[in-house]
Amino acid sequence: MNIPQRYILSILASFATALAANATVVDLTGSNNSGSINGAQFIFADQQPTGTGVIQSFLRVQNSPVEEGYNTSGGTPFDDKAGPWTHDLTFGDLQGSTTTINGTDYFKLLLDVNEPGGNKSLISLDQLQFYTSPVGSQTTATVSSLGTLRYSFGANDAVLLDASRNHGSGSGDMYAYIPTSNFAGTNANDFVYLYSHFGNSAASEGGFEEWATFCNSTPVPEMSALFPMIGLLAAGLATCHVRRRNAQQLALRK
Ligand SMILES: [Ca+2]
Ligand SMILES: [Ca+2]
Repeated sequence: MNIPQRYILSILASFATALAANATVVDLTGSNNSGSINGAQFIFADQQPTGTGVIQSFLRVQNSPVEEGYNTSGGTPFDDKAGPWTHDLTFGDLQGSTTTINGTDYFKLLLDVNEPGGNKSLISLDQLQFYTSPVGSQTTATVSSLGTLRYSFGANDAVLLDASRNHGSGSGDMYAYIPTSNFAGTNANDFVYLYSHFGNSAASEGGFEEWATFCNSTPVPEMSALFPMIGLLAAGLATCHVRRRNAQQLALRK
C-alpha cells in the first residue's frame, strides 16, 4: 500500500476532472468502493467471488506500460493473451450474467487485475467499450468497426484500481454492471466484443488483466430488499444452471 502515490493520483484525477468537463474518474483505491460512468456501475469486489457465484473468463490482456485488447476466438489482436481464456462471447452467454439492482437490469462482469506489489499496485482502466455483431472471431485493428457500439467510456473517463486491495491473480477486484437496456434488439446468437485499455494514468505491469462474466448463485442484498426471497432464489438458480455447466466444461479443458 503506497499512500503517497495514491494521494498524488487522486489529486491528478481531480485536476483531470476539472480540466475535462465531461470526464468521470471512478476511484476504487483506498476505501473508495463504487462509482458510475455513463450508466454503468463499477464496484470494488470486496470478497472473493468463487464461493458465491460462477465466473467464466473470456478475455486476458497483458503488456506494459499500457495494454489493450478485445475478446475473440480469431487470434490475438492488440495485447490479447492466447489460450482458452480469451474467446468469442455470445449475447446469450452475457445474458446468463443478468442481475437486478434497485429495479434496473445489468450484465455483471468481474475484472481481475494482476499487478506487482509495493508502489506498482495501481492500474487505470482508461477505456471500456462493448460492441455487438453477427460476425464472430473478428481480428480487426479498427475497434470501431467491430459492430454496433453498445457502451463506452467518454474520452477522458477512467477507473483507478489498486490490485493490492485483494490478492493478485485469481482474486477479482471490480464488478462492472452494464445496463442491459443498452443492448436492445441484440440476438442471442450475436457476438459481444469487450474492448478495454489500461495504463494511461497508472501503468499496467506484472501479470494479465482478466474479464469474466459473473453469475450470482445467491441473491445479492440489494435484490433481497426489493423482492420476495423465494422468487430471487428461483430466478438466480434458473439463470445460473446453464452457466455453471458451461463453466465446468471449460474447467475440464484447462
Ligand atoms: Ca486481482
Ligand atoms: Ca497487469
